[in-house]
Amino acid sequence: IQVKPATESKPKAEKTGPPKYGIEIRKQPIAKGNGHLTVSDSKFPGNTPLHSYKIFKFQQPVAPVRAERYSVSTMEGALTARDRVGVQDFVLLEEYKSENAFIFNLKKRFKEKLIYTYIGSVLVSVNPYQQLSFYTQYHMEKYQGVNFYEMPPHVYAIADNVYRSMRNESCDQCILISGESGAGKTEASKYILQYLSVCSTSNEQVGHIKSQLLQSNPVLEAFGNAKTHRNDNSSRFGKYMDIQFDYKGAPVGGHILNYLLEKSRVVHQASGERNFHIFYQLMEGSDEKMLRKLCLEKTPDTYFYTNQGKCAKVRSINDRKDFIAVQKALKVLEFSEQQIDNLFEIVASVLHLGNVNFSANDEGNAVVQNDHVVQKVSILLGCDLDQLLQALTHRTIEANKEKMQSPLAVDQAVYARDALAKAVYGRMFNWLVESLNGSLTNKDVKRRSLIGLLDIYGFEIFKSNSFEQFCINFCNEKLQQLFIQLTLKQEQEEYRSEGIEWEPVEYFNNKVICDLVEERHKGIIDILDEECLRPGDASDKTFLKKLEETVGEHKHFVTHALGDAKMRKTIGYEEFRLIHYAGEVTYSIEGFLDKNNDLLFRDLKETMSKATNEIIKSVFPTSELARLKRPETVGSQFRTSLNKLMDILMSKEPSYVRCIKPNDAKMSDRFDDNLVRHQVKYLGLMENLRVRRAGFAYRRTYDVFLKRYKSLCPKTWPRWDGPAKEGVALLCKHIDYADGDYRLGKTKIFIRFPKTLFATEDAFQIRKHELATQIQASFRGW
Ligand code: AOV
Ligand code: MG
Repeated sequence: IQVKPATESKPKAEKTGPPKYGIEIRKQPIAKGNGHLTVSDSKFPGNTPLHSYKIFKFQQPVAPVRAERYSVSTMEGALTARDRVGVQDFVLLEEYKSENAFIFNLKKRFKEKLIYTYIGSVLVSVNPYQQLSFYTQYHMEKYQGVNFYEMPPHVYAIADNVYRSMRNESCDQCILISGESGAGKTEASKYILQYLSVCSTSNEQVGHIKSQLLQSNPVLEAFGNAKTHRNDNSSRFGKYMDIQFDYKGAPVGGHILNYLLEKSRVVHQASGERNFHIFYQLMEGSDEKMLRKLCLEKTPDTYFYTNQGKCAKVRSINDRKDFIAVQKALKVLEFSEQQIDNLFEIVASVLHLGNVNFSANDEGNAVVQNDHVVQKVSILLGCDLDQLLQALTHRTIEANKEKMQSPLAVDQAVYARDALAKAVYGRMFNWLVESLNGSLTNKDVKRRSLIGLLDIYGFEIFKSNSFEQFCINFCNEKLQQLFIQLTLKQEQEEYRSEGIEWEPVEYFNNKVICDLVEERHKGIIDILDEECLRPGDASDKTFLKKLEETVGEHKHFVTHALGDAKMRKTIGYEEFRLIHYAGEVTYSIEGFLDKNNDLLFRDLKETMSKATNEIIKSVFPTSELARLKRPETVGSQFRTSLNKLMDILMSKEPSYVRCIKPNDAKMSDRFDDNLVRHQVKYLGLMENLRVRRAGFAYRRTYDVFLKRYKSLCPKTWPRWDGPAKEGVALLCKHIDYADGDYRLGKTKIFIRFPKTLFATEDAFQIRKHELATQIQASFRGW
């Protein structure tokens, strides 16, 4: 940081009788006149002076006061400038129980582009919707190995802290990123991954793994993200990534677990939404030769699976550029030419499949109208054309040990076609993740510990919500549950280990909603499964009826039949509403049974299993055809995988990033108080803060506290050689802390009120100035 000293003339303010002690700093437009101090960050290219401050009271030119310390981007700066930029840790809020104060603090900081704020060790992040300047290499270096609280809050600080803990304590870590759709989870996870890659040690082999880890992102995003109403790059699958490190702290491998891809998007998109990015990328980014090979047109309007949303072009997305990145990434990840070809052949074949039309023949049975389109599919996947045509319009049924071909009606054929498209795409996605894992697997180094990174789809409410939103929102309930369990536990443990008394805090526990969804035999998932397995007249409607009978009494469940008069108006006959921790969501029951069953007719599976496209062949194994057992339903599978995930996360030391969306318009300068208030409520941030503040606002290890404030006590200044705890005890006595205002734990000092800390900080600033003046005076004498 470069400091330009003010001119030699006296600051004007002095004439008006400034206070004798204390420093008053006011932000000014960038300085031109006297008495100003400009602070600029010379290492960050293109950065003009950050701010200019007018400093009152100084007799001397300001340079000797180590003016760089006043940059708002340091801890001290933030403490000094707290009126303007708010507090950088919510525990320092005077009115910590007031939601208004909380939101006001977030807003103040958001306006200053300070999007990060702590609640103790939890990072709250507000999506800035603009590229900010503090994600450079320079900033990454600045955060390496520094004390967590000595630098302004940053996602790099979280990443660094996690990395150091992993190294120093050899303890597996995980970072849980949560928040609603569009709040900034995926971006945060990318910054963390990048940071971990930069901060860790390197050699050639490690460098390769690092780039593979980083390159897995563009690939997975292309195939698993899409534009929704909430987010132009919305994750439509859940992702948990393990990064494995060796004993030197170098990344040596990784592993990805993926959760429930929203496959229905392959065949249907709401107006204003898109299919997965890769479809558009392939059309936009392929050259003529490739388009010809894939029999593709360049125009997404041509294809039913990409034209429903009517928004193929999105301003914030550059499909062509992204496609180049994907192709490059696939190479880095060691996919062979053949595999890459196969992959794009599948994507193209899905597009063609969507354009297969059916009409009814005289008997009312479906016949394919455009055989030449099916032919393209058969060529791309390498399967038999006649067999595919037959499988799209017929079903083999077995009666009395005899096989019969039963023709499908047109709507059944459309259903079969869509089911095939979803299965092909979904299985290809799983294959992709598995292949990535193949590349990321650490082959010969013994790993020592790992850092897990969880980035899932956020809580979402659309105009129309279906089974997919039900699963996504359930997943968010589970994560919230984990957050509650772990933060409370962590906090209690810290108090216990430090020997400080614990004061219980009231909070909303969402376990009751998790149970409503997942409890065995009584929860919604099992009721749905029951209907899916019940032969006869089972339908979405009978499922709703069963729900009413079984969970009708539950206070987080409402339907038209069960609501009060006012509610009835807002819930349809074929809907149910869940009162989630994050808000009320009304789900349309249409398609619940089908989506949960996720069946694909055997004939289509068989056709696929004979394909020559290697990927298709491997994801439709013939062994599946021999299996008689019904596959597990989607809901049950999801429940099982989420519970496994919870176990994984529970076994690690967690850190949290809580993301907040400032407005619904994706705008950089809008902070919608009500929208933020809602998120602050449901993320349980106030409770989190109350827990953290239960008793004590501030805690620091003795070393850190003493290092900063030792100049306030003659016994600890300029040096203290004894144990840090004793030094702090002396210091506290000397600066007159009242007995009730602080506690000395085993390794840390706990301060009850922010005002105590602020008073200490202010005293420190004065002291610092005095010391600087003394030094200057001695120089003059010299
Ligand atoms: P999400 O992951 O939380 O939503 P993203 O991380 O995809 O949300 O963020 C949405 C968009 O907000 C990004 O595409 C960026 O344009 C912008 N954004 C987010 N964080 C930042 C940041 N730190 N700096 C600049 N821009 C940012 V979802 O996957 O829909 O739940 O399911
Ligand atoms: Mg995301």
